Amino acid sequence: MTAVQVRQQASSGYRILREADLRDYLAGVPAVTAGLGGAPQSWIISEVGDGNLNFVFIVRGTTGGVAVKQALPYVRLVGESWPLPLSRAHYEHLALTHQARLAPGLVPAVLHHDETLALTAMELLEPHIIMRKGLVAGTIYPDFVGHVATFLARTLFFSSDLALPAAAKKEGIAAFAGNHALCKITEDLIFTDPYRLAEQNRWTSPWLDATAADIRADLDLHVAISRLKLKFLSSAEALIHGDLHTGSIMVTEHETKVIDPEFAFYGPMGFDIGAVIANLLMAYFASVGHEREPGARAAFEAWLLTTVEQVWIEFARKFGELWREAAAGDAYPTALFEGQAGAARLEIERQAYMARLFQDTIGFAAAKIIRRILGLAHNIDFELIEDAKLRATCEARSLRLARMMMVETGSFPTIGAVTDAARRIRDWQPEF
Ligand code: SR1
Ligand code: MG
Repeated sequence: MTAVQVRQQASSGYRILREADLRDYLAGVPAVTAGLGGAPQSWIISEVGDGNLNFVFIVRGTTGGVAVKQALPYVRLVGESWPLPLSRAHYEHLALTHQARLAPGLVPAVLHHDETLALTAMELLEPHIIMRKGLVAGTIYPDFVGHVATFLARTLFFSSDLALPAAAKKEGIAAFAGNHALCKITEDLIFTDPYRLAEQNRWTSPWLDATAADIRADLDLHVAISRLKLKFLSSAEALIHGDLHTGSIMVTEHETKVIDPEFAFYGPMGFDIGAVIANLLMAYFASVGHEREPGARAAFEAWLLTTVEQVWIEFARKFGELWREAAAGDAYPTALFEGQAGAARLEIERQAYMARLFQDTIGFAAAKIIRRILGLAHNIDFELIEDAKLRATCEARSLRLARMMMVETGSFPTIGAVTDAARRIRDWQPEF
């Protein structure tokens, strides 16, 4: 940060809260003290953030706990050399409250928000864990599909032109338009950098050196990722979470909570659905790297692929149901689809719409996979595989599927075609 930025920040009242300041601060917030219980001096505070951007504290009192998230004026993963607006906390709060209305029970409850400090206090999710950690451990989440499909269908449908009158939709777009710095991270880290020599890129070297070079020279892939980037830049279809990977989902066996919507803006729906599918596929390809003995995780891996299929199938079913029952938007005016013939034609169009959305989903899923293997921010599914050659094998398989999904998207007419290809590629041995 420059000296000017530091001064600007100080004059705005923002300061980074460390443990002692946070204790004093929270002691003055009734919505928080009520849930904690006991005297502030007795609260136990620990910083637990393992994400790329912010501080996250857990505060425990005598009767309960809260989670407190504070945005830093820079990217935590990189440091002060990469400034990032504090306003992301504003957009995260806006998105969280919006999602809480649209998908009740599927996001954490907000207890308190402070615009100046870029800080939000939320219900402490216990005994939930970050889903990605559970997947690395090989845990099956039987209720996940229903929850995530509901979250996706409801948040996307109800913020789209299928549900909203044009004026309300445009106001929604305007409310999130200022979150462009976070969008720019995605535009660079997902849609550009993995396909060029970027300073911050990394991959499992030397095994993936040739694959990374191939991807940097693959013009068919460059066209495909550029089309996806254009869609991300220009398609304000719905309010999307914007970073819906398995590190943004907390789970227990029977509960699912979507967290961290700081990348939220009006963008293409397929970006969110694709993020979920991509991260399940990466968990699938990484699984062999975490097995104690060959085949020990077979049931878990089968569950992962069924889950990939069901996420799309259930999402499409729920979204279609909402469209049939709750359409109140300006798209597809009722006056144009009257009578039996109109209803039948609209139903055909719904199928065509879902087919297009599926193609977007597959393309964005591929982009999400490639960025996690060749770009700046990696994920523990692969990173925790200690044997680097085995890790590279898992990553190479993921990249192989991702390239097919992005360049030959049309050859995946159904989600079953994606999981079939994943099954075949799981046994492919790359030549290193
Ligand atoms: C510099 S931020 C890197 C990544 O972390 C977030 O979770 C987003 O996925 C972002 O792309
Ligand atoms: Mg995050």
